[in-house]
Amino acid sequence: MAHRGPFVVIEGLDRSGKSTQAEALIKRLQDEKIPSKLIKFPDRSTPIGKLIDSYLRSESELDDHVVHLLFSANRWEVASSIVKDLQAGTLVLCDRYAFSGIAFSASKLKPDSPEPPLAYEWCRAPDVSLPAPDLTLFLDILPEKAKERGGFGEERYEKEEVQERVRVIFDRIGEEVESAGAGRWLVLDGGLDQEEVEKSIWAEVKPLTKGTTAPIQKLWDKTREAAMLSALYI
Ligand code: DGP
Repeated sequence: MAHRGPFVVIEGLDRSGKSTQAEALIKRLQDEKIPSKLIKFPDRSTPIGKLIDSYLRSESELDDHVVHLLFSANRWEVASSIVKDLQAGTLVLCDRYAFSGIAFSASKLKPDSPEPPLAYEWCRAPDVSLPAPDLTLFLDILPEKAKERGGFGEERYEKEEVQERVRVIFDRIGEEVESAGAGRWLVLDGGLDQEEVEKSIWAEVKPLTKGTTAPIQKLWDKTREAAMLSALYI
């Protein structure tokens, strides 16, 4: 059976070091001559991404449902090209993915209501059937530590109490991904030195670089009975 490229995602709170680590990893892969591609979500360069960018910078206001669907659409814009790249043997690395979609939207609160405006299941629905990652590396960091890092607080969600809630939802997502037994969710300490985190990431990614014959799966298809990653991507 033909080998395909592996699909790797890096997730984490704001200022957890994701983008730095994603860039270091892609450089390492390219130095090692492993066909690879980095995709960053949200991709702020597309027409949909420009609406998201303006919202994140608080230059515009959008209904919570609308912005959630825009983030998802921003991933669907490139879903078929991710599949094509994987099938061509390219390792695809995403800096954030659908997991951020759930964690940031489901963490929202309204001052006048005890109920979150967007339910967890509602937040997951638009991303059902996206290509599923083989490995998700979650860079864990305490919000109070993230806050001390440069640039924190510039954008809409960069507030310590928001990040606390986001972290709790990421925990739930990780447990569900792991218990479904398809695709790995690995928690790494994002509070360590940059070089140490780089080493741990490389130790996990290197074995994947020879490719895989496993079919590309669909994210959260047939969610009943906790079967999060079930259908084949064919
Ligand atoms: P970044 O460019 O990685 O700093 O991400 C920008 C911000 O957008 C960050 O606070 C996390 C948030 N974010 C990323 N993806 C999503 C998503 O799909 N939905 C929502 N609501 N927020 C997201």
